[in-house]
Order: sequence, then C-alpha cells, then structure tokens
Amino acid sequence: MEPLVLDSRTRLLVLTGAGVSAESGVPTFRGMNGLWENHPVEAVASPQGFEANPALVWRFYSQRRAGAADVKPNPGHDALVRWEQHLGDRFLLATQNVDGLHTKAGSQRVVDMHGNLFRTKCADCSRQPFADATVHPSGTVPKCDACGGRLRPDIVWFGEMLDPQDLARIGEFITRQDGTRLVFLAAGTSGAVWPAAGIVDEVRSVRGDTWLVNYESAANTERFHHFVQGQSGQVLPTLAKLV
Ligand code: BV8
Ligand code: ZN
Repeated sequence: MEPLVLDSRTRLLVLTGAGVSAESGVPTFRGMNGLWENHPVEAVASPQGFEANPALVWRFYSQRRAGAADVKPNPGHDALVRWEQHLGDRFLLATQNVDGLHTKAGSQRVVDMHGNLFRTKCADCSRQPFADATVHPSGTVPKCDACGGRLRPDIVWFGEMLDPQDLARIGEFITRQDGTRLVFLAAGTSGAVWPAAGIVDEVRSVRGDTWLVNYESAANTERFHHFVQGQSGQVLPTLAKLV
C-alpha cells in the first residue's frame, strides 16, 4: 500500500461521516440499524416526519443535542486539522456530520453538508437560522418569535435539497485546474446517503485518486482505489506523509 503523500502538488478533499465521531462517543446511524425508538431515521429526519409529529422530531433532536453537547474531538478530527494546516487552500473538508466536532477540533475549511445540530431555523418564515443549543422538554415544539410558527433544527432532512452553495463549493474544488493532483479521502461513512455517496465518482471522473478509511466495507467501497479498514481515530493520525 503506497502511502498517502500530502505535498505541494496535492489537492485533498475529505468527506466524513458518523464513523469519524464514533470514538468521541457520538452514536452512528446505521449502527442503530437506522432505527431510533422504533422509527426509521429517514421517517423522523424528514419534512413529512416533522409535519406529522413535530414534538417527536424535537424529542429526537433534543436527545442528540444533549448527547453531543459535551463530547470532545478525537485523534481522527485532530489529524484532519493538521492536514488542513499543511495544505491550506488545497484542502477542503465536506462533512455529513451535524455534531460540530470538526469546528470544535479547529478545522476551518469545512462544509456542513447536512446542516448543524446546534443551529435552529423557522419552518414557517425566512428568518436567519441562529445558534441554539436548547434542549426542549419532551412533547414541546418551540415557537418562532418573529412569526409564531414552528421552529426546526437547521438540518438537511431526507428528501430535502442540500444548500446549492455547499455543493458548488465542493464541485469547484473537484474541477479546479491549478496543476495540482486531486486526492479524495472518505472516512467513517457507510456510503448509503446521496449526494455525498456520489462524490467518489465525481472525483474519478476527473481522474482523482480515491481513498476510503472505514471500520467495515461500505456500500460503495469498490468505487475507491484504496480501502484502509480500521478506526479513523487510529488510522488517520499516521496514514498521511506530510511533505
Ligand atoms: C437530496 C440529517 C434531492 C439527519 C442526513 C439517489 C439515489 C438514491 C436515493 C437518493 C438519491 N438522491 C437522493 C436520495 C434520497 C436520499 C438518500 O440518499 N437516501 C438514502 C437513505 C437511500 N437523499 C436525500 O434525501 C438528500 N437530499 O438528495 O435531495 C433529492 C431528494 C429526493 C430524491 C432525489 C433527490 C438529503 C440527504 C441528507 C439527509 N440527512 N442527516 C440527521 O443527521 O439527523 S443523512 C444522515 O446519514 C447523517 O447526516 C449521516 O451522516 C448520514 C450518512 O450516514 P453516515 O455518516 O455514513 O453514517 P452511518 O452510520 O451510515 O455509517 C457510519 C460508518 O462508519 C459505518 O460504515 C461504520 O462501519 C463506520 N464506522 C463506525 N465507527 C467507525 C467507523 N469508521 C471508522 N472509524 C470508526 N471508529
Ligand atoms: Zn418564523
């Protein structure tokens, strides 16, 4: 296995999923076989789920806010911060995680593709999303003080479009023509959720090199040139050679 060399000719796009936060004690999705309190996550984390039972959805997110409030980044997060410091604007981190741990660890060039657990917006008016760590007592739905409508977590639910600006930022990085060679590394993701799961193919279409670091084989493992099986907190700190 040739090493992952990060030098002045490398442009590195990293995609992370729930597995990267697992060693910080944040539960993964499919680890719960996608079920929460006997509800498929896709049913709770969706506009339909919110319309049907906003109090249940707030119970789901309040529990996750409470669980993620005082978790700490792990060595996998720290390794990504070192890679970014080494590569500067030739580094971009797209995360599917909503726990904010990359920012807590010191990553700056981060795209929160699926939103952020600690941000809230209004489901019924266009007020700016705002930072919010409030954990709501079970059965309550917080009200917007601008329009009286229902507040909701600022998270991209299943069936909702990702922010076009986020997708454009990732797309620009992939298609950038600056004489550097593109490398893509996905870590801690089951490759089950789109469009994140399709990034590896976008990278291959511009002949980029692709790596997967995951505890087990993912849905799209065969799309990667390299697969390193293991825990990201143990693999990432020693995987790359910074030149
Ligand atoms: C959209 C917010 C337009 C919720 C999330 C094309 C084909 C098929 C389906 C679709 C498609 N396009 C769109 C869809 C529908 C849908 C989709 O992909 N469905 C799947 C389930 C089939 N996609 C969407 O709806 C997206 N929107 O495309 O809009 C559209 C809409 C409809 C139809 C067409 C187009 C929106 C997707 C965003 C959904 N929101 N999060 C919340 O978080 O509460 S996704 C949710 O899953 C989380 O963000 C999570 O991060 C993400 C992905 O899961 P993973 O991160 O991979 O986590 P998982 O637990 O699955 O895996 C963890 C992995 O880590 C495991 O493999 C494990 O082995 C490994 N691991 C564990 N520990 C470690 C480890 N690895 C290393 N070290 C360890 N220590
Ligand atoms: Zn409102």
